Formats: sequence, C-alpha cells, structure tokens
Amino acid sequence: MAETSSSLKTGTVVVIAVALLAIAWIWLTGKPEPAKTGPPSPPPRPTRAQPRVPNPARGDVNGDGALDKADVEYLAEFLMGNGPEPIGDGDVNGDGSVDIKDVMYLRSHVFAGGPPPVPRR
Ligand SMILES: [Ca+2]
Ligand SMILES: [Ca+2]
Repeated sequence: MAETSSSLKTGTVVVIAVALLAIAWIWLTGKPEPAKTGPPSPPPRPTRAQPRVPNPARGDVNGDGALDKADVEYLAEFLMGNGPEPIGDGDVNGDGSVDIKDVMYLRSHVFAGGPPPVPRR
C-alpha cells in the first residue's frame, strides 16, 4: 500500500512538472499580443487634381479636355472610393447627383455612341 501511495505521489509530481514545463514553454515562446489601436484606417483618398483645361466640359471628369474612356474609369474609381473627386462636372445625365447612373451614361456615350452629357443650364 505504501508503494502505491508513493507511485501516486510520483505520478502527481510528474504531471505538475510537465504542466509547469508547458507553461514555461508557452511563456518563453509566446508572442506578445499586438497593441489594439482600433480598426485600420482606410488609405487617404487622393486629392483632387488640377484641370489641364480651363472649365472642363460636363463629363470631362479628369479635366484633360477630352471625353473618353479615361473619364469613365475616373468616375467609376471615384464612386468606388478609390479615386479623387471629379474635376469636371460628373453629373453627366443632369439629374442633380453623381452616381453609378452617370458612369453608365458616360460609358454608353463613349463606347456605344449614346447621347452626349446633357448641356449645362
Ligand atoms: Ca477627360
Ligand atoms: Ca447624375
């Protein structure tokens, strides 16, 4: 009986020793938690560029004096939050707001011969 009690004590000591070694291993090799500073902030939006032509026409959103594929891409990038503000008037369909309908309208004009941007009032 004394031998069994001694075996139990030895087993308990071994379990505790293994647990302490595991804790020490985790403590020594564990990486510190990264400092929590809140969610990452989005990259800053590009600032509005200067027009290359004075008073760019409606739809010439990149202000280069031409109404082309680059304007469609520029307006789409702006609306997706990845590009700078339009330089020329981006309200191509004249409904009072700049949105995806203006991209579709401009795309239709540039690529499919659709109606030109509505004249300014
Ligand atoms: Ca342009
Ligand atoms: Ca519009």
